[in-house]
Amino acid sequence: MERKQTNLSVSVDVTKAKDFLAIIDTVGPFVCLIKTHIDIIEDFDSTVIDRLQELSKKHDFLIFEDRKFADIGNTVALQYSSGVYKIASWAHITNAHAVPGPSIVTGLASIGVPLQRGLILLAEMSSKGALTTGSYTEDAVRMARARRDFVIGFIAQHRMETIGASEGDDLADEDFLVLAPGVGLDAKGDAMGQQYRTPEEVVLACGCDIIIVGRGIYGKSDQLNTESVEEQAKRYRSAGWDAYKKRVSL
Ligand code: 6AU
Repeated sequence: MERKQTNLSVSVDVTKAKDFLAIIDTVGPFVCLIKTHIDIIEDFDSTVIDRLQELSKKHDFLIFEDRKFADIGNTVALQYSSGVYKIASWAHITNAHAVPGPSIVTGLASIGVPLQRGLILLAEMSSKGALTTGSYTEDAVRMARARRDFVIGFIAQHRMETIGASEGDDLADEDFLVLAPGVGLDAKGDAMGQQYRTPEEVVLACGCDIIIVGRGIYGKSDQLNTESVEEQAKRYRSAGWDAYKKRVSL
C-alpha cells in the first residue's frame, strides 16, 4: 500500500478469461490487491493462473481469491489445496466465514501456513439484512486473535480493534487489516441487496483500510471499455488514498 500509494483492491467479477486479464492489466498499476472469484470464469484453464501471476509481478499487487470457505476443517483444507483451482498454490490471500467455528481456521492453516499465505475472516457483510452482527462479529474477531500466525484481517464495514476484546487483553500490537466491500461513488446499491458507501465513509469515518471495488470500476456492460476502466481505477484510487491519508494524519 505504501509503496504504490494505494488502498484500492479491484474485484474482477467477470466471466471471460480475456476480460478478466484485460481488466487486471489495466487496473494493475493502481491497486495493492486484485480480488478474484476464479470459479466464475467460463473458459478457465491453468494458463489463466500463469498470466495472473505474471501480472501480479509486473504491477506489484497481491492476489486475493474471494473463496469464502464455510465448511469443516478437513473439507476446507481439500478445497483450498486441491480440485481444479488449487487456490493455495497461487492466491496470497483467501477468506473464510466464521460460521463453522475455529476449526475452519485450523483446516485452512494446515495448508496456508507452510506456504506463507494469509487468511481474512468475514466479520461483517455488506449486503442488506446480513446476519453477521453483534456476538457473531465479536466471535469472528476472537477467532482471528487466536490465530495471528495466519489470520491477517477482516472483511468488515468498520474498524474491529476493540470488538470482542475482554478486559486484560493486550491489543497494543494488534494490527489487523480491515477490507471493506460495498464501496461505490455513484450508486447506493444494486437490485440484489448490495449496499454501497463512499471511500470517505468507509475509510475515514469507519476506519477501514482497504476499499474493494468491483462494478464501480468496470460497470455492467458486456463491452469492456479499458479507457473507462483505467479512468475509474484512478478515480477510486485517489478517493480511497485521500481518505486514508486524512485518517492516518488525524
Ligand atoms: O463492488 P461490487 O458490488 O461489484 O463487488 C463487491 C465484491 C463482490 C462480493 O463477492 C464481495 O465484494 N463482497 C465480500 C467479500 C469481498 O468477501 C463480502 C461482502 O460482505 N460483500 C461483498 O460484496 O465480489
